Amino acid sequence: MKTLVLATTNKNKLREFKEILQDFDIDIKSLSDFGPIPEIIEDGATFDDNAYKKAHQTARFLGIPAIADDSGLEVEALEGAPGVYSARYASENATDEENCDKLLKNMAEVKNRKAKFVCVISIAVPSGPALTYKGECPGLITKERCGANGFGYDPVFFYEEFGKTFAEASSEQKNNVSHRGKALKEIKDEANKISVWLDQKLYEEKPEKPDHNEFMQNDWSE
Ligand code: ITT
Repeated sequence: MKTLVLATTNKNKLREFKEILQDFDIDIKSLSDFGPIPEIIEDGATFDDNAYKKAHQTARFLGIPAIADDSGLEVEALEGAPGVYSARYASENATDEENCDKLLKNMAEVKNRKAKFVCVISIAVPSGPALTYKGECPGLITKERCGANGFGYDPVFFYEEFGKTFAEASSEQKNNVSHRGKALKEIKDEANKISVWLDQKLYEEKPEKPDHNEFMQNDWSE
């Protein structure tokens, strides 16, 4: 069985990955199974850029294939904001509540409440090649926070088919329709192809030991 390390510091993402990939025949390890890795600066302009950066730099540092998710909320009336800044919309170390409250404030007078969650997942090997998977989920921004499940913007994301927010839905309901659920379903459907691709890429690349000094100097340049 192949092993992939999931490059995320977000415990809720880790939980959703584990729930959705329960019967996946690739072994997903978390970062806590390894020692600490240097912080990865998410300065990409797109979800694709950041997902690849997280997966590739983790794979390079640990010397094994990695999988990473970059995701966020795009609000139509705010021209796609908070987008790639979703995790730090209210401030650099903002809490989920602070981000939701800033969004509700910015949307207070806005009629068009349409939004979508976007998730890009990258699977990368240490030498650089990667596979990319995407999922989107449309919804509406509420007027106030509702519900206590989930994380991030779930309390302000109204999913019309459920008639409630993601934070009022069960994790099973959310995972069935969510951006992350859709991207991970594609990955599950392609498990055999991914396994063959990983064999091929790992065979092609020279097995060299990762140079940790390079990372200690904070040189993450590609
Ligand atoms: P990692 O980079 O370590 O994976 P992170 O939380 O910083 O963790 P992102 O940079 O991808 O992850 O930011 C994602 C943010 O988008 C997240 O913090 C939430 O605010 C929001 N978000 C993403 N998926 C979500 C979901 O399923 N439900 C609610 N909010 C979500």
